[in-house]
Amino acid sequence: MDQYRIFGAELSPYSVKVRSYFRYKGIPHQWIVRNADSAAEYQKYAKIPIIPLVVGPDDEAMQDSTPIIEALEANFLVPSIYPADTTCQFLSALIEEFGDEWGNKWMFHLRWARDEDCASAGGRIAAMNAPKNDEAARLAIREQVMEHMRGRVHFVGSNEVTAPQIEQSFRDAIPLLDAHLKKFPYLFGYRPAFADFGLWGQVYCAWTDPTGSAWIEGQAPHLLDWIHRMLRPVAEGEFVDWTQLHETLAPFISSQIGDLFMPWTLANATCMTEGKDAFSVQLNGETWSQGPQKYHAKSLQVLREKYHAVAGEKKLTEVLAATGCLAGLQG
Ligand SMILES: N[C@@H](CCC(=O)N[C@@H](CS)C(=O)NCC(=O)O)C(=O)O
Repeated sequence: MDQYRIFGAELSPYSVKVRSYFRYKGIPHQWIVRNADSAAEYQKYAKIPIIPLVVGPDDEAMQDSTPIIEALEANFLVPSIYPADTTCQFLSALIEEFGDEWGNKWMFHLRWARDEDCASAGGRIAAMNAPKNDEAARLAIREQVMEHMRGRVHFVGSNEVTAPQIEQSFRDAIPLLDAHLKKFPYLFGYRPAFADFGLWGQVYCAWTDPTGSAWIEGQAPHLLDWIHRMLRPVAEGEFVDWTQLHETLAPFISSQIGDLFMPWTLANATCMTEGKDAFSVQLNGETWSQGPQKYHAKSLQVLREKYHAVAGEKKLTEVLAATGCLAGLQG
């Protein structure tokens, strides 16, 4: 087999993120729906029970979307998803991380918090898992999925206290992204950067669900175009400089990453270090409380390492300070 195999699902933001990357890079691949039919093959390679799972032509298995893309990027150099400008390159990594970690709260919360979204996603999962079943059998699986997932929003920190804050964050982000994507087809100009893939996976999945779709389609035509464009991204030109981006991208970074994601991820990491089973943090003057999320502490560390490699860049430091992201990265 001389192509990669991606075991994934249309409803999995990290899976579609990786598939979009493969499509953009023109890397030969086969998309394999992770269901009962592919279970045995999947089990042969998966070290942990998550998707996507990528199996290379040499039979090497990879999991975790960010390192998967980084590993491929080292072998498939063009077209690069890293802007040459150091400031943009780091900001792209920051937004990629934000998409995976905070954008996932938007997506996961919206998908499983309301009955109509649960029913929609549950129905699609049932159809994916058992495509040959009749309707009654599918509805039974849908019920099981809904039952199982409804109680799980706490996995992304969604609870009675945080749910309105998660929703407000997404509602604020939508017009900010729309204003930026009105000017450029992709977040860093005329070709997709790492940031586009990470953020898009979450936003695309939110848009496939009824509530997210209503919020986006009602008010954000340019964001909607980007959602479609990123399914099969193509380079339309070059990356552009921060001087051209900052007017519309800085407000998004500041409102979502500086004000919310950075203080949240720091509080989460402190909670883990102190071995506590819950934490509270003030976000935009409101109290946010949840149990710790282990994976995020690890990815904050990785993000800091990326920052330390370029910490001497004056322009980057200025942008991070102005958007409220610097202190958390320096830790
Ligand atoms: N950090 C991982 C996250 C992957 C992930 O959470 N995948 C979800 C689906 S979107 C999953 O497989 N969940 C399985 C489960 O929760 O049992 C990545 O970036 O690939």
